[in-house]
Amino acid sequence: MNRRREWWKDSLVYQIYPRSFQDSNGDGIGDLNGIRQRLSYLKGLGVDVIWLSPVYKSPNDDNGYDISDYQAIMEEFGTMEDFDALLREVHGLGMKLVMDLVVNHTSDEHPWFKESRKSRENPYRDYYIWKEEKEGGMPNNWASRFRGPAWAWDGSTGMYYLHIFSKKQPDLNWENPGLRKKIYDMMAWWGEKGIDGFRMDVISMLSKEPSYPDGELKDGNPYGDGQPFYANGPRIHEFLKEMNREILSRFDWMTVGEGVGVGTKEALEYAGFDSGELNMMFHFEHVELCPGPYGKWNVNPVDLVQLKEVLSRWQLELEGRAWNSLFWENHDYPRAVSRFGSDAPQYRERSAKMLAVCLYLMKGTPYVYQGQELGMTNCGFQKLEDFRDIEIHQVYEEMVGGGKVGHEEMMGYIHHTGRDNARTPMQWDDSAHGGFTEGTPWIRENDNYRAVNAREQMGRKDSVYAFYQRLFCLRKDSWVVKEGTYRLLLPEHPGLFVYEREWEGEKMLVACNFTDQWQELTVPGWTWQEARLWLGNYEEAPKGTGLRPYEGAAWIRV
Ligand code: TEU
Ligand code: CA
Repeated sequence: MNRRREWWKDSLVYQIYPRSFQDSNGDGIGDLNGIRQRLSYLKGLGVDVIWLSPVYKSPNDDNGYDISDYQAIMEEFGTMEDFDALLREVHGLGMKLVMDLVVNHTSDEHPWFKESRKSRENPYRDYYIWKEEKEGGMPNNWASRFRGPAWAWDGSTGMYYLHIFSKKQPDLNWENPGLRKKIYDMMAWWGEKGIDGFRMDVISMLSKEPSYPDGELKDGNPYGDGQPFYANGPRIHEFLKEMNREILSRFDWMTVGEGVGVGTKEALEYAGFDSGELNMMFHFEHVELCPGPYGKWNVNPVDLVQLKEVLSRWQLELEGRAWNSLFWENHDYPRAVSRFGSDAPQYRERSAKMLAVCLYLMKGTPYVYQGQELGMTNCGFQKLEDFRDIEIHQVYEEMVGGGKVGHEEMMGYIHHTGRDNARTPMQWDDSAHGGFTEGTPWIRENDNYRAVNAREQMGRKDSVYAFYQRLFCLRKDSWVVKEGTYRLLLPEHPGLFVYEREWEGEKMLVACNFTDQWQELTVPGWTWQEARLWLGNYEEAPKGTGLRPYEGAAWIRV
């Protein structure tokens, strides 16, 4: 039975980090009405779906990923009426809106937690994870993902509560069916408002190993790695199948889970075509390659052979069984052109386009993060106080404050992988603060906004923006891209990423040069005379014998 093709398979999804997208009232903070001003820009890019990072009421300890009211809008972002207008206008332009569901934890300012911490007998007590002290200390040695311990002592009731993220983000207790029901009711409330689905924050973390065992000490962290015990836990698929039965199956939604600790095997359980759970998962194997002795805090270059192995494995192991999500960037990772390409002025645009050719001609739903379509780069702030991310400040405190590394070394790590690289204001034009705000931005803009901005690029046919428009326009009508099989070629080549797609006799060759040197390219079975250039990132067509610096191109042949 040829079931109707799901709309989210062919959709270009654009992630907005509202705090940094567009300010409309001069307070230096992006807001909903600012997004409304930019909807035609998104429509012009070819966006089908907007994924909106959290806009719910929040004290902003983790920029909205700490929610104090799931059914109210953060005051700095506007009102529920502004949200309703945004949703109406998004739909009016034929686009869809997907919200960010953050239900592994709430803010400690959520009424549920305020109640829960009042007494051990409070009806909301077991909405959260409370444990007695153990041998005079914390219940186990788990580290917070922002460094430091994952347990906080609450003197009023003499117990610890779990917070895998910040101390102001207590983990919810998903073992509690009453809590789960409250979450599903909240999701239904948003469904009735007409949203089109959810990106689900750390959804793989909802079920914890009941024995809460200690984790391995690693990455130079004085606390243990609890991830094997809080990711992909024993009841996670039971919970998500229940969520699907109770709520997801009632709406024509797109659902994509943030898969901390998720590999291809787990992804097939979460998002297999017949899993009865979610539509897609985000994995992080490609953006967390080449860790150092301090985990993600390093300055290691990417090993292309490893990158090719990871992305190819996801293509091959999900083929015919689940649907890939294709992303280079989001609000938690450094800018792709700085990490995987080259942000040197002479190569920035070229390599940004090459990265788009490399990833988005694979099979799966393409995700673009705000500013990626302009080739925005890492921010390189020289002063620690210019950073805003709680994770950056907590890791700096532990590593430098704790005497593990010096200031310069840590600043190098922060420049390389800090989350604020992706959170500087969207660069709209060359006016003050890149046109993001007429006030003082909550975080400094990237100094290169005068050269790298949307207005300059929208008027130029060889800009990154124009290239993204063209790529996604071509992609929409290409079944060899949308449904074709995938085969990696030249797996051991250290500088070229070359793969072949095939669909009903049509073949596409995708070849990308990740270096600033000419690379000979000979591919068995492909002769250039028979092939037609489908897309390329140089003005002149590629010479058939090799690729120029950061060249990305695709040919087809029937
Ligand atoms: O991120 C989950 C997450 O694990 C990554 O943020 C990563 O662990 C972190 O960067 C530490 O290295 C999600 C959201 O995307 C992130 O913005 C939130 O901070 C986090 O969950 C808590 O909600
Ligand atoms: Ca504002």
